[in-house]
Amino acid sequence: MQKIVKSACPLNCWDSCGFQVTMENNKVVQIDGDPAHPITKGKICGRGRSLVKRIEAEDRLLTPLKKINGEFIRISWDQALDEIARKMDEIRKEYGSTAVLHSHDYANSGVLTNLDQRFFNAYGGVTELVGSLCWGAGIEAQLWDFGDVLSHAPGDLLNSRHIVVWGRNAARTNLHFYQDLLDAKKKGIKIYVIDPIFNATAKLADEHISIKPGMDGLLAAGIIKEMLRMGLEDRTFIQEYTVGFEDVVHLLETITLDEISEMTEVPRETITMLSAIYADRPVSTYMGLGMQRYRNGGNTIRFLDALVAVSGNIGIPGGGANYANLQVGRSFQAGRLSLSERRKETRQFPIMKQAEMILSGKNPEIKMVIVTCGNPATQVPDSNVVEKAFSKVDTLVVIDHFMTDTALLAEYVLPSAAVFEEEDIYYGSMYHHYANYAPKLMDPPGEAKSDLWIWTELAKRLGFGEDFAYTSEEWLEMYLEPMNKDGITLDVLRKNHTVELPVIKVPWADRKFKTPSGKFEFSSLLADEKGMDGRLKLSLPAESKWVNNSLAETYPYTLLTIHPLRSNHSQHYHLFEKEPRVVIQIAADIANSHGLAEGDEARVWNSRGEVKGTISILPKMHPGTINIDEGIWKRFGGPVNSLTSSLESDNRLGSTLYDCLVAIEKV
Ligand SMILES: Nc1nc2c(c(=O)[nH]1)N[C@H]1C(S)=C(S)[C@@H](COP(=O)(O)OP(=O)(O)OC[C@H]3O[C@@H](n4cnc5c(=O)[nH]c(N)nc54)[C@H](O)[C@@H]3O)O[C@H]1N2
Ligand SMILES: Nc1nc2c(c(=O)[nH]1)N[C@H]1C(S)=C(S)[C@@H](COP(=O)(O)OP(=O)(O)OC[C@H]3O[C@@H](n4cnc5c(=O)[nH]c(N)nc54)[C@H](O)[C@@H]3O)O[C@H]1N2
Ligand code: SF4
Ligand SMILES: [Mo]
Repeated sequence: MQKIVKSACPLNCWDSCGFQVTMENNKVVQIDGDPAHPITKGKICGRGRSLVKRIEAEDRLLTPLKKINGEFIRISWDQALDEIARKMDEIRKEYGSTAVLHSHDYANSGVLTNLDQRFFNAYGGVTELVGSLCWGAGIEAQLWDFGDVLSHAPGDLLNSRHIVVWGRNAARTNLHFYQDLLDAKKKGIKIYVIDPIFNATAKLADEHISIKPGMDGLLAAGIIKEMLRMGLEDRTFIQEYTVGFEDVVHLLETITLDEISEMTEVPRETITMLSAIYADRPVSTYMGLGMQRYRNGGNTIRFLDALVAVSGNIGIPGGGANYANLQVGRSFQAGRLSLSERRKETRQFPIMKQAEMILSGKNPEIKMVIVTCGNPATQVPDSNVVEKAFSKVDTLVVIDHFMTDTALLAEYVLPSAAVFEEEDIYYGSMYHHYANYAPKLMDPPGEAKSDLWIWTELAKRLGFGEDFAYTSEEWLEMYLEPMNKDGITLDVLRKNHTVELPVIKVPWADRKFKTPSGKFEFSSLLADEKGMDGRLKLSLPAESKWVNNSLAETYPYTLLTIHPLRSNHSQHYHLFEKEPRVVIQIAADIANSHGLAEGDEARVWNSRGEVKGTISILPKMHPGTINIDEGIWKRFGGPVNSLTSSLESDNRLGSTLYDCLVAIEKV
């Protein structure tokens, strides 16, 4: 007997899709889009569809495992939990609770899955990761400029005259935004894509502007400079609603347009064209996250914000500096549930430098690492150091669905339940503002248990079981409580499956910014408060000929490691029909200088590591640029992060994953 039920995608993605799931004999047999979902409208991607394969996979972890003499042995949950809890208790007594590191990422956006914070706070506080590999530099940048990170609601781009997609690979990573772009195109709205790669999104654009990686801030500076020369700026907005504009003007006097054109490798005429476009309001700017994963990433997003401000495109329908949307989910009760007041000690490591800090951290040394919702051995930069650090810690506990690169290094591997195997609420703060409900449809396979069950059992053993003595229904009701007044309750969510969350749809229409000055800040006071220079700069990537010429002579090419089409990071590759392999995409000039042809085997390396793979030539890729999609496990030839750097972005909270020089040769 078949039955169709509604659910939601749990993956870390812009789109947060609604699902329609076909069940047969209590098993999920097919996943489609929910046509009734107001934003995702029945369309989903292959990563969502293949969750069927993921949950049913033969290599799914089914029992707790312990590594003894280098071999994983099946153990009981009681043994695993007793031993881990005993070690946690001993560590807390002997070294303090911050000798435990909680290493995590965003792999599952479920509300219940993310109660781990509560567990670690109730334990007394551990060493936590700060910043983000994903979007950290840009989030901090917009906090400096606007005081918050807000995007226009989906669909508002149909009010634009021009849409600039700046470094967002929408056709691959943000399917429903791409659908909106198709609609906009039909309406005759002009679309521009600024990206070093001529990707599927660029194919749809009226114009593709190819740029040297890491140089977008400088391009925005050039556009502003041209606008000022031609008198195209929005004087009223600048005068009434901003501070620090004179700093920008002075800065722009220190560089010529020809220099900007030469360094960005964008023709002068294109910069002039873009300045005319930005003056023809409303213009919406949709930024991606790739372009801020550079040393100068914060400044890059700030310069794009500045361009949107100078051109008067803030606070108007069809405008906006759209990056992420942190207002989504703010009305939930996440704070109180995390029990932060129970934290007695705390210490923070930058997420990109977690490995170095594990190796060098003292007072206390890291004795135990617990990994949830992440695969750091593949996803964190400079992965040779990550492997060394994670192999060195006394006790590594990994909670996951599969034997990932990170799990292989662990002493304890705990099998976790997946979507459909537990009830949860999913939403994202990247794109749309609807929360989706996913019911429990079946039991987890083998002995797998939900993350929340694992925290609950550990809490009991560590003496704070009462903090976890709630049913999933009670947790979700607590989470939703502040929204009950707006008619959003668990019952409503269970019935409707999707609810619209309260958000502002055209941010900053009142021109009241949340910065210290209440204005848009070209020069940031918040930065000054944090001891950093809050003025905009003409800053450049760390691994570039301007900043480190000798490095650029040895390693002449920029390596991008963008998100894969068919996998969410490292999560789907092992499910492919054919074994995944590393593909090295290169620009035509690199192929010519090294005599590389399509299908050749090549080696890409720098001082941190090397990766081998098969050459694919992208004729329209920006000269001097190489791309290897991220996420491939070590056993399939990855991870490409053996090449990337763990340096932090200018504002300390972002990664510099794409700020990476390499050399290449045929093997
Ligand atoms: N298929 C798929 N979709 C995903 C994911 C996935 O793994 N797979 N991951 C999800 C997650 S977690 C995230 S964070 C988002 C990310 O979504 P995106 O921001 O769209 O994707 P990224 O791969 O981070 O960034 C890639 C784009 O940035 C461009 N880029 C790189 N450097 C520069 C630069 O210096 N300047 C400019 N202008 N462009 C540059 C790349 O060429 C590429 O087109 O995607 C989400 N969606
Ligand atoms: N070189 C390079 N590196 C990158 C990036 C890049 O563009 N280039 N992108 C960066 C970005 S944007 C991001 S967001 C990060 C992502 O980094 P990660 O989140 O570490 O990447 P994933 O591959 O999604 O790994 C998530 C792991 O969590 C597991 N998991 C999934 N659901 C659950 C659950 O409910 N519970 C538990 N316990 N585990 C679960 C999955 O099986 C998987 O092994 O990678 C970053 N790393
Ligand atoms: S991965 Fe993203 S686009 Fe694909 S189904 Fe899930 S939420 Fe939708
Ligand atoms: Mo991400």
